[in-house]
Amino acid sequence: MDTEQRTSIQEKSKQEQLATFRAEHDGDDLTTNQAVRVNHTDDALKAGTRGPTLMEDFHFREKITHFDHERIPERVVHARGFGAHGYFQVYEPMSKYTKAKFLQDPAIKTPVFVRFSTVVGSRGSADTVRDVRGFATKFYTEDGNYDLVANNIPIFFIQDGIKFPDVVHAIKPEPHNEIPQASAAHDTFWDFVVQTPELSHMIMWLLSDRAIPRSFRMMEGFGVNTFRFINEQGKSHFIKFHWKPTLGVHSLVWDEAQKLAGKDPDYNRRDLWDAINAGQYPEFELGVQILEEQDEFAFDFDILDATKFWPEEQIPVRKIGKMTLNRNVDNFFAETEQVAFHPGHVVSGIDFTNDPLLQGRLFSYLDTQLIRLGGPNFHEIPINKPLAPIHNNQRDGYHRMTIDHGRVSYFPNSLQGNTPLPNEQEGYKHYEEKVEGKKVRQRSESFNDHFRQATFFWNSMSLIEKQHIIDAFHFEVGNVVDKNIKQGVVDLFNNVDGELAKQIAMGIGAQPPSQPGGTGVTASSPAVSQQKTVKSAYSRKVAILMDNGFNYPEVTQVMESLKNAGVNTEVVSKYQGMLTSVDGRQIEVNKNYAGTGSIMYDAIYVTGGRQCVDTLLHQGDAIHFVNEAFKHAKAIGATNEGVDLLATAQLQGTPLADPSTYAELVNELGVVTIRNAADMGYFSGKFIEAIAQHRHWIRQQQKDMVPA
Ligand code: HDE
Repeated sequence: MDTEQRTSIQEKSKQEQLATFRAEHDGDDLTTNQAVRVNHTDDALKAGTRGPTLMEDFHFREKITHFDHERIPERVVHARGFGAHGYFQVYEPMSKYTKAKFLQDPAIKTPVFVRFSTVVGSRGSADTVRDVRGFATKFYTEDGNYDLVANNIPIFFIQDGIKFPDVVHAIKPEPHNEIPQASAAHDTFWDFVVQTPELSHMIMWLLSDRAIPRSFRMMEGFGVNTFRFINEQGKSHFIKFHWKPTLGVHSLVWDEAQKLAGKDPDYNRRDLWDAINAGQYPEFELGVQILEEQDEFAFDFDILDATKFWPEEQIPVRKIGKMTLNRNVDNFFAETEQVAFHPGHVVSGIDFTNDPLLQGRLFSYLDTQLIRLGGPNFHEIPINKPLAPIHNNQRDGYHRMTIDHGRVSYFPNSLQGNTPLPNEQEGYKHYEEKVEGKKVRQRSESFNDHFRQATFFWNSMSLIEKQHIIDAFHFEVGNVVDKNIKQGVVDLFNNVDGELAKQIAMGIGAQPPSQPGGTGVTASSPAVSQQKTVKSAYSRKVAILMDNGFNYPEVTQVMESLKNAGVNTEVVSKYQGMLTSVDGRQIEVNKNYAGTGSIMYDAIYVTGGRQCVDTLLHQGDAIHFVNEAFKHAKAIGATNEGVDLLATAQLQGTPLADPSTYAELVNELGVVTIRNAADMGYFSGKFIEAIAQHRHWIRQQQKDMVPA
C-alpha cells in the first residue's frame, strides 16, 4: 500500500467505522428494541381508561426499564468532560528516537479522539472552576491504539500512586455533607496539604491562572510522567510529552470564572463546540523533551519524580507534529462518556519508566473501566475500538459484540495452525531495563526536595501572575474554618518563599511566619509564565452593544473588519429582535442582557448613533457591561457617540477620544476610541491588536477601583 492509500484509509476509516454504528431516526416509525412497530406511546395499557396498568404492556416495561438503567457510574475523577474528533500528523520521521509508526510518515493522518475534563467536580458541575484540566488523546494508529492521557499542568500532587485515593478524598466534597462541589476551598483538602509537603509545588500551579483556562483550545497539555521512546535498534531515550496550542495559553480571571459558573456552566465545552462548528478548528502541536539515558542523573531533581517538571530552558521542547480537532461528536454518551483512556495503551516505540506515579496509573485505568463500563469488553464500544484488527483468545463477558468463529480459544494449538501467533519481530517488546533492589515500602531519597521547584515556579511568574496566586490563596484558604490549618498553610509555604507566606497570612487572618522563608533558589523558567505566550485575536468573541438609532455603515464596517480577522461578534441589546438604524436598515440582536454578560466575551465594542447611545446611557446593564469588561482587563472599543458610554461608565484613568478633534484615535490601557471618523479601518486595526492582547494588565490599579 502506498502512502496516499494509507493516508486516506487512516483518515477516513475511523469515521467510516463509527458510521456503521450511527443510527438515524429521522422520518422513521417508532419501534421497540425488538423492532416491533408501536401504535401508541403516550398511555400505558390499562384495564379501562381509569383502571390499573397491565403487566403485559411490554412497550411500557421496556421503555421504563431502559430509562431506569440509563446512567452509568461517572468517572471517580475527571467526571466532567467534553470530547472531539480530529487527526494528527507528524512533521518528520522520528525514527532516530522511536519506532512508533504514527510518528514516521508526515503524509499519514492518524485519527484522534480528545477528551478535555475537570478533575474534581461531578458530571454536572461547572466548567470554569479552579481545577486541573485533563487533556486525554486517543490515537487510532495502524499499530493499535495509543492513549496520551495528559493534564494541563506539567506536574502532579503526589509522587506515588498509592497516595491517589487520599488526595482525591481530601479534595472531593466532604463526605458528611457533600460540600463544596468542584472546589479545593475547604478544610479537608488544606488539612491534607499541610500534612503532605510533596503537594507544595502542585498547589502553586493549581492556584495560578493555569487552573482557570479561557478555553480548552488555549491550554497546554503535559504527559506529566516520564516515558521512553524506543527506536528500531532498541535504544531508549527518556521523554516528556507536551501539547502546545497554536492560539497560546490564556486564562480567565477569578471573578469572571466564578460568575461564569452561574451564568454559563458549559462555558468551556460550548466554546469548543462552537469553534469546531464554525470551522475555527483548534490546533495543538505535539512536543517532546528528549533526554539521553546517560543524563538520567544530570539534574538537581529526579526525572522519575512527577512533582517536578523539566525546565524547557534546560531541555528544549521539540515540536514533532500537529493535531487538529475538526469534528464534534454525534452523541455525547456514546462517544465522550464511553471513551476509555489508559496510559497503559501504548504502541511499539513508546514505553514506561519506573516513575512510581506512572506505575500506579498503569493499574488504575483498566480497573476503573471494568466498573464504569460494566465489564471487560469495553474495547468493543465503537469509540474505543481500534482501527487495527484484534485477534486473541479472550472470550465472552458482558456485552460481547464479536462473534468469534471456530472452536479454538487457546494457545498453543494445532487445530488452527497455532494462531493467532505472537509476532517476535513486530510484537510489542518491553524495554529490557535492568532492575535490582530490595523489596521496600520506601521512597527514594532523591524525591525528598519538595520546595525548590516551587520557588523556581514562583520566581518565574510575572507580578500580575504572582498577585493572582496570592489572591487565590486568600480565596481558597480564606474558606478554611480551622485556624490551625490556616496557620499550617502559611508555615508550609514559607518554605517556598517568605514574601509569599507573609502575603498569604495577611489575607487569611493568620500570623506571618516566624522563621525566614524560601529555598534560596533564584533561577526562573520564563517558559512557564503565560505572559509571553502566543497572542492572537483569531476566534475571539466580541460583544457589540447597540440599540435603535445606531449608525449602520459604522457598525457594519467594524463587523466586517473583525470577521476578516477571524474575530466573532454578537450583537447585544436590551431586547432580542431587530434593531433599526438611523437610515432605516436593520440588524438582528443575538443576545439580550438577561441572557448574557460581559464575562461571555473577550472584548466589547460600542458603536455610534446619537439615539442609540442616548438609550444605552440610561441602561444600567450597558454601563455595567463596560465596567465589568474594564475590571476584567479586556479590550474595549468605541466609536463616535459610542465613546459617550465609556465616559459615563467612568473608566478610571482612561483618556478617551475628544469630540472636538477630527478622527484622532486614542489608545490607552486597552481602551481604543475615535470620534468624527467615517472610515473605521484604522480604528478596527488597532482594536483587533488590543483584542489579541487578551488582557490589559497595565490597567491593574485602575481596574481594582471598579465596583462591578
Ligand atoms: Fe488519572 N485517572 N490517575 N491522572 N486521569 C483517571 O480513569 C489515576 C494522573 C487523567 O478523559 C481515571 O477512566 C491514578 C496523572 C486524565 O476519560 C482513574 C493516578 C494524570 C483522566 C485515574 C492518576 C492523569 C484521568 C478515572 C495516580 C496526568 C481522564 C476515570 C497514580 C498525566 C481521562 C478513568 C478521560 C482519569 C487514576 C494520576 C490524567 C481513576 C491512580 C498524573 C486526563 O483510573
